[in-house]
Amino acid sequence: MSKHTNMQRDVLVLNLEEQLEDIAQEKYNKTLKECTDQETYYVLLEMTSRLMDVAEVYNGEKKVYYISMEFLIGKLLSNNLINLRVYDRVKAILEKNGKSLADIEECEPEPSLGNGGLGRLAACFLDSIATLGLAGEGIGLNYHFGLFKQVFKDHLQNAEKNDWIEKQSWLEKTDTTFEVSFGDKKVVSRLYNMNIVGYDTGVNKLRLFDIESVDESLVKKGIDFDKTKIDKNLTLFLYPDDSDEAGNLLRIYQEYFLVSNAAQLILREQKERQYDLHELHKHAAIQINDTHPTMIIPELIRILVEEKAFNIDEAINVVSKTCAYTNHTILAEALETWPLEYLEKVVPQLVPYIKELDKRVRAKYKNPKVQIIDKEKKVHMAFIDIHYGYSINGVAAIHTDILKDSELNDFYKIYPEKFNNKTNGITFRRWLLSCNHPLADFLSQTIGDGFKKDANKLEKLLDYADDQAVLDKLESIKMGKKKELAAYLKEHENVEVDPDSIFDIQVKRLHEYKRQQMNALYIIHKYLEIKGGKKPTRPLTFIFGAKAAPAYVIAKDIIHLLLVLQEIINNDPDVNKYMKVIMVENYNVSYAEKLIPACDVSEQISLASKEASGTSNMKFMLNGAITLGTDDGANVEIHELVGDDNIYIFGVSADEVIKHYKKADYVSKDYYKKSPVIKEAVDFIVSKQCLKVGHKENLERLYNELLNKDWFMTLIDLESYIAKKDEIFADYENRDKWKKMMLVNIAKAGYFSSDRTIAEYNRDIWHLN
Ligand code: CBF
Repeated sequence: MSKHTNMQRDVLVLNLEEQLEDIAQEKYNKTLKECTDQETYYVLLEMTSRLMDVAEVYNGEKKVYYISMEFLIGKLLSNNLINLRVYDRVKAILEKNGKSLADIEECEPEPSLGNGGLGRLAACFLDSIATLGLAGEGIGLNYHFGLFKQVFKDHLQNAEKNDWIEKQSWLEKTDTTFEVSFGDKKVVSRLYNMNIVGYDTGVNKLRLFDIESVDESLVKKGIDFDKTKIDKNLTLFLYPDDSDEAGNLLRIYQEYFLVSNAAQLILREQKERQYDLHELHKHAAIQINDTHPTMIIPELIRILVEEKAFNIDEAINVVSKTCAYTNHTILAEALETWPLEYLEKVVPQLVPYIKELDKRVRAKYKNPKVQIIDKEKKVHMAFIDIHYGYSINGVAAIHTDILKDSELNDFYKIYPEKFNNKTNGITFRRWLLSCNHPLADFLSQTIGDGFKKDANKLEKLLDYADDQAVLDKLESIKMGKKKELAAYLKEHENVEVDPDSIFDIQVKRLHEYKRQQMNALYIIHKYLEIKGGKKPTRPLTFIFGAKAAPAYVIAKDIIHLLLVLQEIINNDPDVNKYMKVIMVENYNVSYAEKLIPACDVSEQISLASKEASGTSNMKFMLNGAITLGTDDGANVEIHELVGDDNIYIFGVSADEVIKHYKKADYVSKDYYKKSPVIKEAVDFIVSKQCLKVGHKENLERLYNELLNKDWFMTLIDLESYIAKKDEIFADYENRDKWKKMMLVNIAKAGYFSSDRTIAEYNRDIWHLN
């Protein structure tokens, strides 16, 4: 940090209280004490922004540009205060003025700029890039209504617009505008910046592009709007419905808008710093987050050739040395393929370059499976990344192995040196320091502060594995968080839960491969057991949080089933003393921050091979929950770290699953017919009891799907899931064993800090100073 900014910061920090009073006067002509919570939030926003404005801005010789369709950043106030190291002081000043920081945090709207793990990962990465003092920027879009807001009506998910942008916010409007040309129209973009402050370090930027001509009034009801009015709708929603051609075209418009702006921004910076574009790779690393930003490759090549007098070989060469690609899933939906004809409509200027890239591949490799443009004239975006990027990484060890050995094996044979693994991580600033103050404070008292900068230091906690006082304290912190959550659920979901019950939580996007439906079948099984007179030793609370993509019919049916079960079970006087089900509405980062610290059992039950990594598994572990999971994604690494005694693993292995897919020999009905337990649970979905509460159409469709398709093999694992879940619930009663498991999980979570992940990206891929 320069002397100048250092001093400015010190002055601000020293006079924090005066500053806050001054801002309150300037803005509202009130003392801080007189301000409402909402006004106090805006006062803090201003104060924090001033502190960030005087923090060091990283500007190394080489910068990483992390381009992503999503940045699920969550609320920023607390996190920024923590990273600026003023959280405790601000909290104390507020308390002196009769205010609670927790109440004020509730006034902040959560930015709606992401969907799931991939977007949340991008946010953690920005935090870690800044914390490690690396020059790096995120580049994304500023969606006005973001991902939809989920509202439950009649036991169904309804989607509404998420109107999150306020006049005063963390977004800073800049003077930067670019022109973006599509085949049939031009739009003008506007850049907004958000400061990303590292923990006790400097500031980087998240660059969010918008269009000036956006028209919010286009959205009349729910999330429907005219998909053809590109100049008005381009930045309204993240992942607008793509079940028709107009929706597909809109996604391509959005993706090109993102990369065109990114390319212009990057090249402008190179020019400002007088770098030679032939050495672009020495000054820029471009990380392509999933395939959405893939067009950055042909776009940069096009600009270099058409505007910077490069010949095509030179352009391809330098761009290929600059761009790296991260794969986040083996599901087909993330390996986008666009019909060439769509690209011709939206971005005809790129098509000759994509054809040229394809031609070069064809000249070298005869294998049809590695061609960019296939026989049906579809463009495989990931293949552009692999052929013309310098690094391809998976996001957990098992995922990268699956990419190498099966999904992308044809490419691995060509480019073994490009493939590498970067196991995901999470920022401990948000997922421990900010969301679980009692635990963070207790850890500091017990093992010192070191873990805040070096997460591996958490291992010191292992020294206390037999210290009864430490174990009891961990238990009482958990109980405190469960009580807080119970109060919140009462207020927001109108459900009463017993903090003494076991909190079993599954929160993540709704997808068949994540198998929320398997959890629902367990709940049915337990319900019927209790009805039959077999009571659990301790009450059980099953909590879900998940949004289903609006066009994903079966996912919405699963939500319907969960809401129907919630209604039946919570209102059944024979049962509701022993179990409760809660599907929280509009699950988001803020909700996760309340749920995760209160969890006992972390559900990570994807079909082995399908969850690339998962990151909630890491957040739960860090907060002392015990994983009940399959050997999938990062669960495998958690398993290795904590050992067999501190995790509950069940189900078929990834290898077996892959074999079943190859042979196409999985028949769900066979499992249904063979097992009375499975049959009873599945049949309950269409029982009179469910049909009385729910909708025939949704429940029957789900029932038929499970019996006749079950593409993600719910029934193959159901019996072993039931057995393992009963075992983990029984072990909960052995409190000494449980507390020790909590301790070991917390102590071993250090590996999953995103600081470690980013250090590895930098060491192996970006090579920044
Ligand atoms: O790598 C981050 C996460 O990305 C996903 O959410 C994705 O959107 N593809 C995966 O499903 C997660 O497994 C992964 O942790």
